[in-house]
Amino acid sequence: MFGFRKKKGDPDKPSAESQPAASQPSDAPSADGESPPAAPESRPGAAPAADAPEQPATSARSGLFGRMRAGLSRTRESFSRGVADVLLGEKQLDTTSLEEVETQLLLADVGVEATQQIVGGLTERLSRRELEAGRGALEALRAEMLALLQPVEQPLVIPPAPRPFVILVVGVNGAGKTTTIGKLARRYRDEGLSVMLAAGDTFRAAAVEQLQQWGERNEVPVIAQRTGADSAAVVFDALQVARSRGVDVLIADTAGRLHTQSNLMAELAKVKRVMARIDADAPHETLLVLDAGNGQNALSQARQFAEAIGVTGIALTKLDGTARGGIIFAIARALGLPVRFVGVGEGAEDLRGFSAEAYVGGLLDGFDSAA
Ligand SMILES: Nc1nc2c(ncn2[C@@H]2O[C@H](COP(=O)(O)OP(=O)(O)OP(=O)(O)O)[C@@H](O)[C@H]2O)c(=O)[nH]1
Ligand SMILES: [Mg+2]
Repeated sequence: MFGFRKKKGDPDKPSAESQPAASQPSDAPSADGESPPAAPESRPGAAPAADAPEQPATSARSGLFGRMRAGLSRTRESFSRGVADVLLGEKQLDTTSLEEVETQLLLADVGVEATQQIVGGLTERLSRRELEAGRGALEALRAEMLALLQPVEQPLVIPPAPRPFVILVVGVNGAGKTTTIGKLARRYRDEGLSVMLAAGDTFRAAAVEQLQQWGERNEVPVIAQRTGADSAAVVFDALQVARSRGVDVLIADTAGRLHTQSNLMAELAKVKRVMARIDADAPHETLLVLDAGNGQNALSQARQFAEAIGVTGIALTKLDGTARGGIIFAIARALGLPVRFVGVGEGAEDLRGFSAEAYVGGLLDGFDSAA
């Protein structure tokens, strides 16, 4: 379960006096909240075709899948006790077998709609006499699962313009926002992009320190103000600094908030409005971080964040610590939002670009031998 922090103050106008950045002094004019919006820049393609898993599937298939397999091991175990026993069993498959599959999918947090779609597809195959117990049935299940996930496999590609490309990271308490930002900073820096972080979680000192640690580790500057400062002012200031320095990617952290707390959701809306004064299209990505372990609750979080502030991509974290990795199917089916990244551990390298094939492979590969 997750504990949500208590209410913060209502959003107000961004502070007219930017505090000097804690780790990286601002060399840009302070946020006056009245700066004229910059000329609109071309809107980046939000989601190019889903054709870019992390590495070419042919050469790195086993490595990539191996990593996902390790990350999804707990979810896979709960599958193997159920689905594989049915599909790989000796007996002929019938509607009762598919009902058992249905139960197993529901238990794995796949959700009602996505389960119906998967089982519906299997039932059609059964009625066409195309479903026999064994490997073929498992491959049919793989095909149904891929059909659900492939549409949401939309990598986040940083286009050549605008600069900075701004990623606003949001989510409930403890979802993995700051950690995901640290991992992203490493990823983009390794790709040769200049990165800056904005410590928009001003609620507690530890949040700023945590971000600064990731900044130091990855040698990327962090723009921060004192604890309790206005989050929108920090982000505004950071965007100005990033712009003046020609930074490629600015990633803004925010405090965790309960998706049902309208005042805190309004605060996020304000962060977005304030950014838009500098760049009408910023943030170019609003990345919602969801803890897979929250199961169906992650789905309602996604719905409400999407409604309140708009979400352009999802990072699903902590898959390594949960058996509820099936939630991705529910999210894909119910929301259709691009899934950008999956988190399979706490390390900097444990953020993977989402690949439907790798994900489903992580759940199903090796099942026949394991069963
Ligand atoms: N095992 C595992 N742990 C993770 C992953 N992502 C984040 N964590 C851990 O989850 C905990 C919370 O992560 P944070 O990044 O601080 O979460 P947050 O959303 O920034 O939290 P608040 O700022 O309090 O709202 C930390 O202990 C992280 O190390 C992941 O993919 N796998
Ligand atoms: Mg945080």
